[in-house]
Amino acid sequence: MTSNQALADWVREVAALTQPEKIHWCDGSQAEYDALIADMLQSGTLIELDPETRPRSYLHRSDPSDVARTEHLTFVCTPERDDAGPNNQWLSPADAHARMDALFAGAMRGRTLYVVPYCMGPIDSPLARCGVEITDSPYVAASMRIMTRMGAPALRRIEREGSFVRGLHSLGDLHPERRFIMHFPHELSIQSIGSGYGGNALLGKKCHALRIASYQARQEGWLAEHMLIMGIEDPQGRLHYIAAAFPSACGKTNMAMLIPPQEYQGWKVKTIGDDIAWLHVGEDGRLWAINPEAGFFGVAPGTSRHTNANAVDMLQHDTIFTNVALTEDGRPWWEGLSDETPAYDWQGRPYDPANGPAAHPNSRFTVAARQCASWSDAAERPSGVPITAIIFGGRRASLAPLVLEAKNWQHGVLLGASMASETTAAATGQVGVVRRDPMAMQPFCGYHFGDYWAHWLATGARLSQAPGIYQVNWFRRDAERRFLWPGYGENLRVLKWIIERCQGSIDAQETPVGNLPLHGDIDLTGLDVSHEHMRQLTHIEPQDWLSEMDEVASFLHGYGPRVPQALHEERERVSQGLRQQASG
Ligand code: GTP
Ligand code: SPV
Ligand code: MN
Repeated sequence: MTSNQALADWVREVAALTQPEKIHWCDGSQAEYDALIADMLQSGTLIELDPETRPRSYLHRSDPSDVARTEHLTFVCTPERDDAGPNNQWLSPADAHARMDALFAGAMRGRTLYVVPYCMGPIDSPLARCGVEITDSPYVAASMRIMTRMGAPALRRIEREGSFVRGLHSLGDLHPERRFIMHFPHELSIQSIGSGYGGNALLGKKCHALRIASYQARQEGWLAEHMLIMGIEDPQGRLHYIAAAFPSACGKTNMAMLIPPQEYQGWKVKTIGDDIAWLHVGEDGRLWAINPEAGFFGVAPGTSRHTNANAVDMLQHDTIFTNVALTEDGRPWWEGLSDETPAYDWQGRPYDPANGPAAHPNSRFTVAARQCASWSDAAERPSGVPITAIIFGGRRASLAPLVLEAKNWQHGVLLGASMASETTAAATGQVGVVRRDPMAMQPFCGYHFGDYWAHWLATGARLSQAPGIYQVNWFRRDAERRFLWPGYGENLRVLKWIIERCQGSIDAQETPVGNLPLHGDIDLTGLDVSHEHMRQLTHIEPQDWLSEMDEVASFLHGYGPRVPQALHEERERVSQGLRQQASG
């Protein structure tokens, strides 16, 4: 099936261990996709949606215990424990392999083993990387065709290049006690069993393009980040590319395909990516980004014509929905979409509000990126796009202002490293508790955070035209828990300020924690945001920030001697400035 001997041998070994009934090598063709869908309709893995209004679209209901990433079952298995860092769970490679071999033994009996070659990034880009996922889930094989460049061209590239990331996946018995997601970055391999959920099972995504890739990127001098990439064209026709890291379910997809508000005629937004960016230092000293993915695996709840019309439009056909609710006439439904009442909830029960939300809070859509009206040709460019600004954002009801500018790259790395955000339904566990999520990479960095921050600092030193670094927060709330800022399309007003700062065309107010917009520089024309709310959104309270910086200090110290001294010094400078301000 392939001229790559290592790949052929690996498939044979895996088949001997897992005992599948059949082996299918995926070519990525439409006919193959159609056959996968037909099989899943027959087995009940997929339900067909109303073909009149939602052509070629399907609903998948997962096992109710398997609806989100499971960070407590995710491990980075480096030979040295300390290389994985306190940010990861660790097992020795030998222990992890022994445990996984036992779980994979016979796991594919009676099932088809799919060999899924894929390419992360434009197929002819030198920055792209390939992998092969072996899976016994047709849902995973079909989703990989939407989310990556999957099939024959990827296999040809693997045969040309030789090396590829090996991902082994089985649904196993879906029991949470026999669910593990193991990474062996030094072997360029991943093993995942017991879950069919996106981030646990579509191994090209978080496992390869973030955990394994971040480890490779550090060795090779680039960055693999949990970031959207977007282009913003101003009325003068100038194009500005922005990369933004927000934690899971904190607004990347929405920002990547933002629709400018009415007052912003002449502004255009182009989508390059909504979840992952691979960033390289160019020969010109700028930072260049590619999106390794080819599709969106996006959060359904909250998506509506009012908040994200581009998404609603792209979801009208050729989409796989997971764990959404259904209307009586077979259309997908979720909280926030409309004021209709659905007929069935995400588990297929007649809808009863007493059972909780109709759609699972982490219900998702899987759709090809080219279906999005704002999708940009630049996403296919082998060289990527040059980045003007990097944005870090979180979901914080208090403290963090609407927008803040880093004083320089090193201060920007501190802003990223000290990010905190309320947890969301994208991972199992409690929702709404503030936790540190440096660079939105807490669940995804495949090595020690101390080394990672050092790598960020070293990367900045290689950039002669480094992007500006910013922090945003769309999620500040008032005493009644209402959002202070309207968000969504209106966020362009903040992005405009960021672009103007990068161009050097406006001033800002300097504070110890960073630079804030001057009064009136965030345009509020046509918006219903009171003067008092705007003051709260752009105000730094020195006492509160002093406590925050104390927490940041102990957080950084928790990572031990690998944390770069420069980061501690930068934090101390901020604290000192705040102390002066508080006493003056
Ligand atoms: P992952 O796919 O998990 O990495 O998430 P993401 O960062 O792409 O998040 P997404 O854009 O899907 O948004 C998650 C949730 O936040 C959705 O329910 C959105 O409706 C909501 N959201 C996004 N942007 C905003 C905003 O500007 N303001 C408010 N209030 N909510 C937002
Ligand atoms: C996230 O949780 O950040 C996601 C969804 O983008 S998953 O691919 O499942 O990780
Ligand atoms: Mn994500």
